[in-house]
Amino acid sequence: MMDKLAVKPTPAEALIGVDGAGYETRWEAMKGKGYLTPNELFFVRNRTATPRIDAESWRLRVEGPAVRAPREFRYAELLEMPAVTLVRAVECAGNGRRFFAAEGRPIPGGAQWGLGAIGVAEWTGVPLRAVLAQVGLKPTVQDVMLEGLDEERFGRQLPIAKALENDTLLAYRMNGEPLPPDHGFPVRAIVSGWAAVVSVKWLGRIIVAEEPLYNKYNTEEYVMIGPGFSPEPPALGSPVKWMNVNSAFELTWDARLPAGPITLTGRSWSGLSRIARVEVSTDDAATWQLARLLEPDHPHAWCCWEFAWTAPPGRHVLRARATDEMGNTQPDSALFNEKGYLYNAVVPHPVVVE
Ligand SMILES: Nc1nc2c(c(=O)[nH]1)N[C@H]1C(S)=C(S)[C@@H](COP(=O)(O)O)O[C@H]1N2
Ligand SMILES: [Mo]
Repeated sequence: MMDKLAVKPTPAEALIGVDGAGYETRWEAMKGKGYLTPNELFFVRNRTATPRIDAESWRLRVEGPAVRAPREFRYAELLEMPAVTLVRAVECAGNGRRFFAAEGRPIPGGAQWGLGAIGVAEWTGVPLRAVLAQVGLKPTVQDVMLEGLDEERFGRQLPIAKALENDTLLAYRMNGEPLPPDHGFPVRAIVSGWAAVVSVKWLGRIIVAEEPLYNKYNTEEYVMIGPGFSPEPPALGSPVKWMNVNSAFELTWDARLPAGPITLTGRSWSGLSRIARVEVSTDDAATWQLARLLEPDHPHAWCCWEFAWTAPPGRHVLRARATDEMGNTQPDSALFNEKGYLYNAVVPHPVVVE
C-alpha cells in the first residue's frame, strides 16, 4: 500500500486502501450517515500525493487561443463572485471494476475498486461559465482543458458545451467546509453526471481552445476500448463521459446478519437522471420486490432506500437493481471494455444469516 497518498486519516473502518489508486468508502460505514457522504468517509483517488497548496499565493490561470483576455484569478476573487451550492455525486469511471473478474471475464488492469469509489457531497463554488465570461470567449471556442497542480499536472478535457452548463462548478467548499486538501483544495471542478476524472482537483490552469484538446486521459485512459467501441483518433476509444445507473447495499462483503426481521439499506444512483425504482432480491435472483425509496432523490446524486427482510438462517445472495428516470436498468452483465470502466451490472452480494 502506498503511504501518505492522502492527507486525511484513513481508518480501516471507514476507508479501504486500493493499491496504487487511493481509498474507497466502506459501504457499511455509510449506514445511518444521512444523505451526504461525510468528508472523512469520502473516497480519494489521486495519481500522486495530495499537494499542500497555500490559498493566498494560489492562482487560477485562464488562457488559450479561444480566450479574448487571458488572466489569473485569486482565491479571494472567486469567493467574492455569486456562489452556487449543488448536491452532486463524484464517481470514479472505474468504480466496481473488480466485479468484471467476478463475472469470470478478463480482469481489466487499474484500481480494483469495489463499489465504494463514489461519494455525494454539497459543493459550493462559482459556475465555470461565470469565470469564462470574465475572460471572454471567441465564437470559435470548442474545447476546455482543466489542469491540476499535482505533481504530474493531471488534466482532462471537456467540450465547451459541458463547460458552460449551469451546474459545471469551480467548487471551493464541500459539505459546508473549505474543500479538504485530498478533495482538491483550494478549488476543484465538479462536472455533473460525468466520470469524476473530469472533476479535476487542485485546479491551476484552464486552457480554452478553438480545436479539440487531447492528452493521455482522453486518448489512452478513460476511453472505452473493446467490442462495440471504435477508435476516435487520436483516441483509442470513445472517451468516458456520463456515469450509468448502479446500486450498493450498505453492507460489508460476506456480512453477518441476525436472523429474523431486519431492514436492508442501500443507495442507487445514475449520472443521467434521478432514480425511479429499485428492486431487491434476497433469493439469488429468483424473485424481486420493490425497495422503499427515501427522500431526497437528487439528480446526478443518489437515492437511499430500504427493504424489510425476514432473514432465514444460512447463506444468501442479495441483489439490488435500480432503474433511473430515463428508463436505464442495471444489466445482468456489464459491458466489457479493456480498461474496466462503467461497471454497473447487478452485483451478487453474499451474506450469512445466523
Ligand atoms: N488534479 C487531479 N484531479 C483529479 C485526479 C487526480 O489524480 N489529480 N483524479 C481524478 C479521478 S480519476 C477521480 S475518481 C476523482 C476523485 O475525487 P476525490 O478524490 O475527491 O474522491 O478526482 C479526479 N480529479
Ligand atoms: Mo477516477
